[in-house]
Amino acid sequence: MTTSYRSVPVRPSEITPHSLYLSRREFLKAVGITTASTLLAACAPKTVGLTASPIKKDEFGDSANSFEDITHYNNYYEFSENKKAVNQLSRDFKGHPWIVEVYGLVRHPKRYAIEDLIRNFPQQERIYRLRCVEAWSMVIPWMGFPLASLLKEVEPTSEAKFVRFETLLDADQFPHQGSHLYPWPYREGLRLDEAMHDLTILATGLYGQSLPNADGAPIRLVVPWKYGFKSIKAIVKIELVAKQPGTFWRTINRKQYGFYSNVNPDPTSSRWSQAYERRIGELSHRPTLPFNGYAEQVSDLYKGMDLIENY
Ligand SMILES: Nc1nc2c(c(=O)[nH]1)N[C@H]1C(S)=C(S)[C@@H](COP(=O)(O)O)O[C@H]1N2
Ligand SMILES: [Mo]
Repeated sequence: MTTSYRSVPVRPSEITPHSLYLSRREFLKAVGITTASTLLAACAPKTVGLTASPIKKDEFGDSANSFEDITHYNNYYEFSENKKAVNQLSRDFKGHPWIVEVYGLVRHPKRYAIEDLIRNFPQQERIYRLRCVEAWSMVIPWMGFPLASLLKEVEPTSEAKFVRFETLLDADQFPHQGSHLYPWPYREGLRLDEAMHDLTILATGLYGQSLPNADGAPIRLVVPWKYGFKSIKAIVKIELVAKQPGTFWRTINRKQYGFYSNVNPDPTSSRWSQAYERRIGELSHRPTLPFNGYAEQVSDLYKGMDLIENY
């Protein structure tokens, strides 16, 4: 199987001088920039013009959306159902201190402080497209690390077949969690082999900065071949389980939201047509690709499965 996804080390010019949780030196170390010369170069003052970074592109040649777009058009129901209101409403969210608990069917259950997750797992840049069921998409330059590296550390037992994720439950921080119309906390799940796939990451930043609140600070899942709602934000719990876990959206509407939710342009796979999408920032529509364009890397996971039945 080829792995043609983009996994590029971050250039010093792309790192803004602030990471919320690590000093600049620690952050550079975390992203693997360790030699004296690159450290020196990284500390040199920016020369306007010379270091203006080129527009980032994904492996398909599509340009990344702007930081402004990525942080001002967000599905984040804990704050609001209005995508344009989330940025303002999430401004005071406290993503620090933050603990992620990894437990269940594992040999070494562990509670990780967010700064240790950033420091101890090498952070990489992954430029992925995100496709929402609402038929819009974006290209986002994430910073993060494969979920697999975390799971390998806690060692799932042979009974573990699925991974269950949970968002923070805190109505003081999340105004819309006061609404009893929703089954809070937000929950999601993956089959263990999907969770272990190298494309699946825990994102801790984007555009070389720590993760903006609107995008799920301090840590969120990103599964690029699935609809955006699978990529759960502000994670506090990761549990290894034997049975397919329930999810937030399936609790609300079981027919509409499948457990797998792989991006699929086939109109029979959903109540709404998923054939086309609008890239935020563009006017025209483009065809949606099977597995959001990542079929070559992930279709093996579903060999022999009926993807209409298992939507
Ligand atoms: N906790 C939580 N996670 C969530 C959501 C949410 O409402 N709450 N919305 C999902 C949906 S529908 C999408 S499309 C993506 C949007 O991610 P973005 O705002 O970083 O683009 O987040 C997903 N993760
Ligand atoms: Mo979405």
